[in-house]
Amino acid sequence: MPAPVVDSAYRKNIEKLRRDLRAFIAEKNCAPLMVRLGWHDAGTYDAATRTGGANGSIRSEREFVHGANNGLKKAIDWCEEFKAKYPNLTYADIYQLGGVVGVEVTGGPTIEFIPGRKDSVACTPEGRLPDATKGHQHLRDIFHRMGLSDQDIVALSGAHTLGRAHKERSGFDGPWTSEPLKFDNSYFVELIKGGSEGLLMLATDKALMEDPKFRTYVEAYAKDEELFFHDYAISHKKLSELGCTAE
Ligand code: HEM
Ligand code: ASC
Repeated sequence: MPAPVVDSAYRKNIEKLRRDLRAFIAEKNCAPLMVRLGWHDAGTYDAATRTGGANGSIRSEREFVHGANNGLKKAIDWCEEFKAKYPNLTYADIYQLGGVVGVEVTGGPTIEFIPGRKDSVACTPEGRLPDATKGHQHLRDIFHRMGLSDQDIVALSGAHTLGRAHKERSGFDGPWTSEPLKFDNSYFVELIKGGSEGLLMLATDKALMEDPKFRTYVEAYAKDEELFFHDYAISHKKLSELGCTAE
């Protein structure tokens, strides 16, 4: 599909959608699911073959049925309403703006959003998103494949300050922090504490404590929320643009 023409009408609808998303997310308390949707659309990127990325392809059934995407159909369906209201906007932009607004309205940093993502229905092979039962080498394999760095891995993992795992979706259960609708640095504070009663820690979360390089970032973000917000905004922008830079 061709790149959308980002003219003043396009930008105007982006700003309208931004306001609609703020209201919708506040009303539904669905910031975590919207953030996860943007991440799972983008996180299929493979820098070597320039396939996958933030291209709206998660809306196609072949892709949303991948095990890693369990539970996201609900958010994909919500976004159909926005697509119907603003048909000139691409799905890819709608999903990424949903993630950006989800972080913002829960108290997180402002993430720069540049519209103009192309849509695709090309489905990537299953297995490009991380497996929560694995360790630091797997995290590096997956995120470096996207072209993201060790620092991006740790900063972006901080998105688990939001939301929870659901038994019927991933098999895991529970939130990572005691206030799962608040975006703050508590995910890192919990990692340093070594966990609390009732809170979840996946193998991939623990891996951030076990690997010395990852751990340096965890310690810094647990101590300094402003630093986390600053770095998170940069990493999330990169994530939201995977596969979307001009050729
Ligand atoms: C939820 C794994 C990275 C955002 C989840 C769940 C798993 C998971 C298993 C639970 C899904 C469910 O049962 O509902 C992982 C692994 C990662 C990773 C292994 C590797 C580092 C990320 C990143 C982001 C993110 C990079 C965003 C930038 C979220 C959010 C939720 C979530 C917001 C909560 C969804 C909800 O409450 O419905 N993740 N994730 N995750 N993930 Fe991740
Ligand atoms: C989420 C999530 C859901 C919805 C629901 C509100 O973040 O995981 O299932 O929002 O809580 O409709």
